[in-house]
Amino acid sequence: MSKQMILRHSGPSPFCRKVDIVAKHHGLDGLITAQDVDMNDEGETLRLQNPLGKIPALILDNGQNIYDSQVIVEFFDDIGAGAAVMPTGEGRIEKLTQYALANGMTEASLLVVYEGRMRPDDKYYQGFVDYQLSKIGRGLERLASDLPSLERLDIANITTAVMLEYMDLRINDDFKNGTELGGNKGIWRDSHVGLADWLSEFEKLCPYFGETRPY
Ligand SMILES: N[C@@H](CCC(=O)N[C@@H](CS)C(=O)NCC(=O)O)C(=O)O
Repeated sequence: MSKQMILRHSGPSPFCRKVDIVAKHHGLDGLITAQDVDMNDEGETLRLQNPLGKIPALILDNGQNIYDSQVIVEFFDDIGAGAAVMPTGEGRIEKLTQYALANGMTEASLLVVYEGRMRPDDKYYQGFVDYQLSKIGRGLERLASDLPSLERLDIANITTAVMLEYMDLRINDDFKNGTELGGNKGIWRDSHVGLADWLSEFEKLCPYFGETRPY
């Protein structure tokens, strides 16, 4: 398998970054051309490639479209040279549960961002934002007592690390405005100092983490 692929993409997207890391881990990044999407363009071909209009979406040279991020990761595990990042064997369900938590926290973060980005100012609903932030808060508590193992690269530690840095980018002191500046620190950093140590250890395990940082 040495066919070229197109990845519909956007730099800051946490779901795209997860896929980018797995592509590099499997030595597949040379086969992939990243094509940025323009979500504001009504004619954006992404909507034909993925009817849900979401990224990442992977376009194979036979025209097959693959989404969402987990399915792309599973595909890369199938064709890639590295060890699979989706767990198997002992501890599989625990790892998948940790992955589900990090993924859900990413989705809650995204909903906070969209509330600021997609609703007119006078319709911004703080109650909805607080509801999502409460999921993130409980998730951080759980994470602090059940951190994904860093024995080897897997979907649980990748998704957790990407989620924490996505929160630096978006769930910070200025989240209502959806800030994009690299210097921002997620609100999690003050309340969960231990997670920052875990993140530094993850970066030692995963050289692609720094390479895929969107700022
Ligand atoms: N479950 C999907 C989520 C992907 C997702 O929500 N991507 C965001 C960007 S980070 C998106 O495309 N949002 C546009 C939309 O929701 O219309 C996956 O894992 O791929």
